[in-house]
Amino acid sequence: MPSINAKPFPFHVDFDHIALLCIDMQRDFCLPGGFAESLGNDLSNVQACIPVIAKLQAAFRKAGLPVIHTKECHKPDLSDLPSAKRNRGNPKIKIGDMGPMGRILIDGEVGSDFVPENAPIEGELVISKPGKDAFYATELRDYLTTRLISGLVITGVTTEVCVQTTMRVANDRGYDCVLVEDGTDSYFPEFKDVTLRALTAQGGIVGWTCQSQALLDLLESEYSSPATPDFNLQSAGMEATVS
Ligand code: TIU
Repeated sequence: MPSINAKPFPFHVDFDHIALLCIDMQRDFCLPGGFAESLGNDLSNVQACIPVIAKLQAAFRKAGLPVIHTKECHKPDLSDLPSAKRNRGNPKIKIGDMGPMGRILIDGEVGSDFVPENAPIEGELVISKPGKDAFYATELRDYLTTRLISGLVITGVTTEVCVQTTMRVANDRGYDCVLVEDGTDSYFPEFKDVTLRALTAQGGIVGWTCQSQALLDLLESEYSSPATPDFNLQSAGMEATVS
């Protein structure tokens, strides 16, 4: 099985059982006028990962491997929104209020949709999740089980909130997770740094981290080389004879 350079040690990439998980690449978290800005965050810190994730998505699609997208959002009637979450941080505009990109963090609104660069294509699983953990109150577990997926390449925002939460929960459910270092960002660069270190400490207590290029290089070498015949008559000394 091929492996890539990763921390704290090489990550084995089992292409038959792996998926790319893109967490919450939504306008509400990355663009002005959304939820993150209403909480007072510096959005410029979460935009570097967008083109990196786009490249990984393209490479997974070319290889025919699953790409899964999550979005953190709530039902329009707010029935899945705990009041503690709505009031937390005393934001200028709260979840469910009208903002420049529609109602903040509400499923179906422009703001809760994906940034165009990382948007899903037809056939890809899109999970609307009410919490930080992508497994909580979602169909993710069933999807992964049905498709025998045991390894997750994780990307998205923010590193220490939804990304870290999901990776920890996935690890407890038995998935081998590698978080792409340049494919994730935080509003707080120091939080990103310490999260990457915490996840991989103690011999990979939660999983691995890697650079996107390591994965891209492996995907390129595995999926763009010309197909080799399964069986070569000549080299096997069984040249066909014409009678
Ligand atoms: N605020 C923050 O850093 N993150 C979130 O609220 N959600 C996600 O991380 N997606």
